[in-house]
Amino acid sequence: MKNFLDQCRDAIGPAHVLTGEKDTASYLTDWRQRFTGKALAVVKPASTDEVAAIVRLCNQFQVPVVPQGGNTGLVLGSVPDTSGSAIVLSLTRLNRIRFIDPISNTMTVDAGCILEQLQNAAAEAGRLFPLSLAAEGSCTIGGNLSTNAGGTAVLRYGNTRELCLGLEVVTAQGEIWSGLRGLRKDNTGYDLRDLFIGAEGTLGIITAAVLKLFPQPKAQLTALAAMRTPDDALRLLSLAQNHCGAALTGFELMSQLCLQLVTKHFPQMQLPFAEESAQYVLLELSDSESEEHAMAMLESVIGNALEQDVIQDAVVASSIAQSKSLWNLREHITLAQAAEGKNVKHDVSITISRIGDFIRETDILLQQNFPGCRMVTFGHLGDGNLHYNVSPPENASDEAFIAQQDAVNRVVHDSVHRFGGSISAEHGLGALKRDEIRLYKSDVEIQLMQSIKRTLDPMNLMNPGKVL
Ligand code: FAD
Ligand code: 2HG
Ligand code: ZN
Repeated sequence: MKNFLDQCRDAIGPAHVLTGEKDTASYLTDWRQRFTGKALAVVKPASTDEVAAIVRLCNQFQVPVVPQGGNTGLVLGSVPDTSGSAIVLSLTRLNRIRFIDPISNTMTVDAGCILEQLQNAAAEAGRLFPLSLAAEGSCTIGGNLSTNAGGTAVLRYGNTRELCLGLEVVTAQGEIWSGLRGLRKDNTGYDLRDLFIGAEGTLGIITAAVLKLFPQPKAQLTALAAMRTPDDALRLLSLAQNHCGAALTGFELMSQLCLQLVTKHFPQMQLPFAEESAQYVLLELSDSESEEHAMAMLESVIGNALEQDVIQDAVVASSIAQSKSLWNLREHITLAQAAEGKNVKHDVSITISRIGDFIRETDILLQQNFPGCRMVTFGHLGDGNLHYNVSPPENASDEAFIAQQDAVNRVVHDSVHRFGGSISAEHGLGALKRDEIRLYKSDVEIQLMQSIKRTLDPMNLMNPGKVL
């Protein structure tokens, strides 16, 4: 009988089963370059049928499968362990937009489509696909669905789960479940779609999806405001929501250090203010009436905020280029923090009204335990999601600080737990937070998740070692 890899070659063509060191390297290391695994091969099918054929072979030979999209995930979900027993199943050749239905406002797409490709296709059809994140040039919609990605427009449009009306999935046994009906109402039993969304590839492989489209806004305005504290940022959020309602589509908090790192490592980017402030908020308004209407709303928010001493300064972008440069400041924080050195990331969510208290209390605890550590705090304040990242003290060794990662996590995650929050708001658990989550979820919750996993994937072949 032919061996496993030969049968994979027969199923999808030898050129798409990669085994050479050079060919496979980029698939085996995570985006942050913190971990490199090993794989039997990187297998790149081009259709749902080919994915199903490969998964059936994996069943026959009991080979674990690590699904991978753009490999931009931040929790070690998309790379294999070091055993070399698994294949990486890359979905990037499944990259067709199957169908756009402008009347139903839906788009049916292959899982390997790059997010930016989908945003552009929707725009060409006169519609908006609102999912937006800094990795949009390389992450795939299959990865976005599998992590239930958030990003910068959750405040208005929800996270990826809320943007999805149907899925096509290759099950752990290699069968194809076609749930691409795209209905907005369908109460016919357990919601399988929602089970696969956010499962990080541990229950099956998403091969296609029906996504929601929205009307394109008539006007989009971006502003950057400067304030003293996160509590002031929350006051600005209330003002903006009162004045703008659903037109407020983005509300991103960034501390002074975040933007200092961006301008240090990307000197072509500059802050538009003469004086520095402790905190900044990037606001985005999307209006269905007109530019004038949007501007009137924004000016009234800013005017009120200045009058009430909630903010000290603000700029409104007067061109698309200016808006882009404000967004660039925000979207380069991850890259700037990486350029500064290694760091410990936290992707937490807290009840919005308690975020100021959380930051104040946890900052004190961290300084007591790790004197001089630098807080790179930013995130999607409008939906309560903070990237509460910790960099080593200036001039301290990265390695020595990273050796204390577990202790840093304990301080932060215990604090999140005391505040009733979540230790993974939008990035998922992967292998990075798999053990950590057991400290904070009840036995009942873990056991329910384990029984779902055992039922759908009894041989534990789907991304083993991730999530659970
Ligand atoms: P991958 O990294 O390839 O995979 C992620 C997980 O999904 C893995 O567990 C993998 O096994 C699984 N998977 C992938 N494809 C499939 C599939 N078709 N079927 C089943 N399982 C699959 N995330 C946010 O939520 N919000 C942000 O604002 C954000 N900003 C980011 C900014 C930067 C600079 C970077 C590097 C990352 C950012 N991320 C953000 C994290 C990351 O981009 C998202 O998690 C994204 O959704 C991952 O997509 P991907 O295609 O790269 O998936
Ligand atoms: C973002 O919001 C991403 O930019 C990345 O979720 C967060 O770098 C991070 O910690
Ligand atoms: Zn984020």
